Amino acid sequence: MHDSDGVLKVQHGPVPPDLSVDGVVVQGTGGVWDVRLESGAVAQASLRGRLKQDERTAIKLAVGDRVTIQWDNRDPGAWFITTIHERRSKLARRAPGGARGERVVVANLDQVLVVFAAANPEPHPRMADRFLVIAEANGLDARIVVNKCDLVSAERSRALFAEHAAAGYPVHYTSVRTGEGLDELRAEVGGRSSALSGPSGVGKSSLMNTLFPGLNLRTAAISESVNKGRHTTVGAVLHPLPGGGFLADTPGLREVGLWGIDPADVAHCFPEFRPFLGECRFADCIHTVEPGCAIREAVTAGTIMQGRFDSYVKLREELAGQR
Ligand SMILES: Nc1nc2c(ncn2[C@@H]2O[C@H](COP(=O)(O)OP(=O)(O)O)[C@@H](O)[C@H]2O)c(=O)[nH]1
Ligand SMILES: [Mg+2]
Ligand SMILES: [Zn+2]
Repeated sequence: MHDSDGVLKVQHGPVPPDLSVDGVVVQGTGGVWDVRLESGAVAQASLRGRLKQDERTAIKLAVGDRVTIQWDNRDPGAWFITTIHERRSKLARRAPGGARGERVVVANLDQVLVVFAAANPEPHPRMADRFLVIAEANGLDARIVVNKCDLVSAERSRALFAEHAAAGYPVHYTSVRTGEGLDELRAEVGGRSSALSGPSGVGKSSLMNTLFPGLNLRTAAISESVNKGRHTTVGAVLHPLPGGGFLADTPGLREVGLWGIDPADVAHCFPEFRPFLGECRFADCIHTVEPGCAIREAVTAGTIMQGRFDSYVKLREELAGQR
């Protein structure tokens, strides 16, 4: 029933007419979705009419969704997605106009990995804040990976994201070259579903290929020659990990964007602000110029880091300007 790629070749074998199996959507474009079954086989399935109608209103299928598919024996036979199971989480791109324009990029994620390089390209801690706010707004855990630590001193690499470590985010220091930090990172990624994000060239693909040999993500060296003149992948692709879990590759959080986040919610997306929220003199304090602001007092006291506070002000203003 399976060819060498693990694709389910049901046409060539007898399939019970009511065969129904569960799987995970790993890829999809133009109405046909790749559904990975527990066996590792992949079936190509499309949505049943009823679900298609739902799609226009509330439910939108996304990679990461757990589904039930059913084989329809009518000649020539095809797989149909009959049930979309409840999601435990989602990474969604909200559009202007609210929930109706929402597009789920990946469903059922456990965490977001925000990857930067210690050097080449230079890291941007303030860009990390933007990604972290998106993760928080989606209710997802996040961890930071500082790769290419072989290129700078240990002091330098630790200083780069010290503000994020102080804010409570796990920060991993890794090098594909030396192997530093890889076992610890593998332990946090294996068996879970993670979205990989960060600028290009920081070593995301190299890291994942090294952590999970056989994953075969394209690295810079290969994709430059292979990808020339081709369309880049549309939508996220889920890569199953040995031992369970998935890695979602592209589009990054940049594409998800900040759209639709209420400016009043931004402060809650900075976890280290939360103990102070509600402590300001004015209930509607936006923590910029108001007297008696507990957040700014915490910045002065060094409990909240200045750079993180600067990001808060900038991102809140950006969102307020979009309204
Ligand atoms: N020095 C050093 N170079 C690395 C490391 N990881 C990846 N690279 C190199 O960085 C470049 C970009 O890597 P790639 O995995 O394609 O980055 P991606 O765009 O984030 O997926 C490649 O030339 C890699 O060989 C590392 O830990 N140290
Ligand atoms: Mg890559
Ligand atoms: Zn305040």
